[in-house]
Amino acid sequence: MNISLTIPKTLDVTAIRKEFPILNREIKGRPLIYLDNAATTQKPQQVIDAIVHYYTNYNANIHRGIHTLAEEATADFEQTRDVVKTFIGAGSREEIIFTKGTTESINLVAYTWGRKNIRAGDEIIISNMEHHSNIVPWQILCEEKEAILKVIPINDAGELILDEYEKMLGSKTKLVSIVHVSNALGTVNPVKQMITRAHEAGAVVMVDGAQSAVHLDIDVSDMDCDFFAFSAHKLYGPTGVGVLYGKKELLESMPPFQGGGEMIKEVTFNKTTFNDLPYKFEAGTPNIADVIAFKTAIRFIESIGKEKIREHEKELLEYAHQELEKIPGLHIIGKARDKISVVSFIIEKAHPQDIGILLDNRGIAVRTGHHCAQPLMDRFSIPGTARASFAVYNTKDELDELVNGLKRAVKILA
Ligand code: 7TS
Repeated sequence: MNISLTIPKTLDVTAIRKEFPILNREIKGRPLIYLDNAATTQKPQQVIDAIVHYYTNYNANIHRGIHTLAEEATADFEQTRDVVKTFIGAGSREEIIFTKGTTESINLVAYTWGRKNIRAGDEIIISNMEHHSNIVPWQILCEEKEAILKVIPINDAGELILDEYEKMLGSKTKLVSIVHVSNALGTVNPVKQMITRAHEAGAVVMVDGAQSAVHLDIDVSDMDCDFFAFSAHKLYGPTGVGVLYGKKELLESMPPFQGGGEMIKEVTFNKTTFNDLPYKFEAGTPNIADVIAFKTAIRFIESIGKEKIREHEKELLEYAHQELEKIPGLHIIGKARDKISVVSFIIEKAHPQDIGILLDNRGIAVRTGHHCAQPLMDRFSIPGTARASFAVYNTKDELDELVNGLKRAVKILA
């Protein structure tokens, strides 16, 4: 009998780490341990090279020139749109709008779709775990339109209370804008199920994918969201590039966001006709170099495979929970059953900022504060947390250093 064994290839973290030049840095005489990946990930050499290659060889403004450089730059820029389309399972390339980040993508929807469709008395639903980027644009819109902002509460584990969400949905609900994965808790929300329920109530759904796009398999068609926003810099890509996915018929019905070059077909002083999708929403010269390099970041992720990255990060998350909980006085904030690689915690009698400073003295980068989620901190009656968030290049040894650093911090601060 022939038995063929498929041995699962584990992640070669040592090889992966070699692709990130910044990981050779020393901070205060110690090797950098970068655990602030939910804020932004580090960049592999190939992404850095793609930016240098563009500026060195074919820097030109796109879409407007007939010269060779302009044609090369345009083709490379537009190729990223195709790569993004496939990466998130969009139906067509016209549905991919380049912005400067998640924040701009959400604002684009608030200022265009929102202003056109929201009226006095309409209701917009968000949740208690939103990043300020998915709160403030809707507050501004609600104030302007005399609409009502409703907030889905969360339980002590940091999970949405879905029964409350069900009760909120009704004929007045025009929009549900919900975070896919919480940046401060790591909670993964059941967005597909929530979208189905919102659609049954006749509402449009926007998903803030800033934290999910790098960890989860995203298929916007299967999810059936109407809008999906994310930022390249949280996916090993450059800063200053974001994506707004929108269903074509919705994007077509929306007025433009900004006026200027690129987003027009014809301009006279009497009338301007707007360009087709996606250019209608891309006024002015875009961030050409970084959009070009973004596809290199996506290819980097795909070359390893999201599933393998997830397995690795899950192992780190479980190890971090197990070891951090042994530290006296430390409490983890956010213990959702479905969670990605973010650990937020507080230490009794210690201010998160002091924890951050002591860790930085040991070369360990974590984020401290409210993580742009002040209403969430209020929910837990805390001013902020310290947050360690993991990426493909982190190791258990680094987590051991984190634990050592925290044990020391407890001795000094608590
Ligand atoms: N939404 C979520 C869930 C986020 O985590 C962030 C950034 C944003 C929106 C905004 O993304 P941007 O690229 O437009 O800035 N989150 C964080 C963080 O957790 N620490 O620094 C930035």
